[in-house]
Amino acid sequence: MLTIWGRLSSINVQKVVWAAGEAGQAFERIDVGGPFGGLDTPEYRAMNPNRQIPVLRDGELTLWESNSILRYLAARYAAGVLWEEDPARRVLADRWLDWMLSELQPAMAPVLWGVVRKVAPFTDPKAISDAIGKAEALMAILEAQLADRPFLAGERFGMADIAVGCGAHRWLNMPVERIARPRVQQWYETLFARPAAQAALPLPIA
Ligand SMILES: N[C@@H](CCC(=O)N[C@@H](CS)C(=O)NCC(=O)O)C(=O)O
Repeated sequence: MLTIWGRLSSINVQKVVWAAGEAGQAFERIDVGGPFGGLDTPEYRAMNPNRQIPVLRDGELTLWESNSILRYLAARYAAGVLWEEDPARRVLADRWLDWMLSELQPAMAPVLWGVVRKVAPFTDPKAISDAIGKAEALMAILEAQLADRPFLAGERFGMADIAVGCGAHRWLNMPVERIARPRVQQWYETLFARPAAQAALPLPIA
């Protein structure tokens, strides 16, 4: 059985929990991080020197970095389903994992901290509206991508939808005014209907 360390309010933990569910893997999840603490112990630091969540243990393997864990679970337990065997097809999904980590997550984080977690200096109205503007520009890219395909990388649900779907869940459920994006909305609703998504994506956003 897999072990996942990390509180479920973390978007990076959500990716891993969702992927494990889609891959049909049983797991135990241990609440650490945020109000649960537990990241500063020598034992935890030995698992992840970054003292961050998530961490995955699978037998002898201990792994950190959410997207690497997602790729591992897809390749190890869902080859041909979440993990495309053809590199030229796989990279069409893989790039969205990098986009999520390097573009969408940094754009959305200040909105979460300002609007939901209400931590200064993110609560500054100008900072919030600037951050919303940056996130909206990225949502426009998603809306365009979904113009001629049901899922981010094409006809089939895959790991790109898990990674970016966690971002959509956060964005669409934060109490902010958003530009209506019907394709993103419909795609998100399709994703959120999946049992593994519901088990991974708590509401309200915290
Ligand atoms: N690049 C890392 C980032 C991990 C990260 O930033 N984790 C945050 C939660 S999303 C964390 O550990 N925060 C400290 C805490 O929760 O106490 C990954 O994708 O796994």
